[in-house]
Amino acid sequence: MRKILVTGALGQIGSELVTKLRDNYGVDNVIATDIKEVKTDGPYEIVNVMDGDRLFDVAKKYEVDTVMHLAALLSAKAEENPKRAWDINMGGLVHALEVARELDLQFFTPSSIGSFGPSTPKDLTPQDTIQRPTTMYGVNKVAGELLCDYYFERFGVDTRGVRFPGLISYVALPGGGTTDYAVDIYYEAIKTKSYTSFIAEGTYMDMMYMPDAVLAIIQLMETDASKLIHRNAFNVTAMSAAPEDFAKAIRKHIPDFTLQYDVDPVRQKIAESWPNHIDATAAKEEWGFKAEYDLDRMTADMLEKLGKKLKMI
Ligand code: VAH
Repeated sequence: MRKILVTGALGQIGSELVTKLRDNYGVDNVIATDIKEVKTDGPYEIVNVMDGDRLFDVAKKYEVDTVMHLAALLSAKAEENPKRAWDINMGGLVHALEVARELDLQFFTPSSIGSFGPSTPKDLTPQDTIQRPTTMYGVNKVAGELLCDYYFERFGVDTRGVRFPGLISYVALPGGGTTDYAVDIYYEAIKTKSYTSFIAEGTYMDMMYMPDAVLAIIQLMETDASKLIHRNAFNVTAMSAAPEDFAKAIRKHIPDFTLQYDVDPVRQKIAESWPNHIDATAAKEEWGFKAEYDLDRMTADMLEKLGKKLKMI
């Protein structure tokens, strides 16, 4: 039975991934780690990924066979403090890769559409293409992809990753991303039936509902290695949408929902440097990736679940 250590387990991805992993592999086989003191229903350890020895000790103590390394600063936060972002995003990644190398663990870490830049083809962005990002987050993601491939080629560590689009979830809020508007809009739709977007009308980015993202991680990690041509990291996406598309989908449930704009130049500039829509053919062909939620299905589920969570329905 697989035994998994998750870093950044309290974050937007980690919160849902840990739950799904525990459903799949058993509560005691998933060791959640993060930097905050919390009560959880399964094994939890305080681990700051900047402390490589602590990460090693916890991985050894629980005799894990897999590391899923999620702890990182997202794009907008990284632009606020680029040096700190480099230290955490790259320092943390090297520590996690070293633990995987020393203990012979399978390894997952997400990349992002943020690994692409203004010179990348914006539509049907290929799996293998130009990656010259203009953000610290993007530099971290490209360097991370190369580092993970290096650990595979040089040391034989079974590293795998996906380039996530904007992720939407009702469980945990994102923390300082450019695509966070796509989560905030649902909360405001329930609370006030109105949202002011910090991303401009007509700005298309790839998006995905968190249940699809979590399943993609598990599916990739369970795929026979002989089937993989690529490793770090696969393009995955479920939809390409702009703020007005979310509003249109929301109005099917809340007809008087209004959308207005107050564009944040920093996050708008980041968004405009990313693709409109990436091509996920390699993921589909090499490990059967398939997103189950489109914009309408995601919107219906988000509004239903948030309505209950915010006790507004
Ligand atoms: C961010 N949600 O906005 C993250 C993600 C593709 C976007 O990497 O930084």
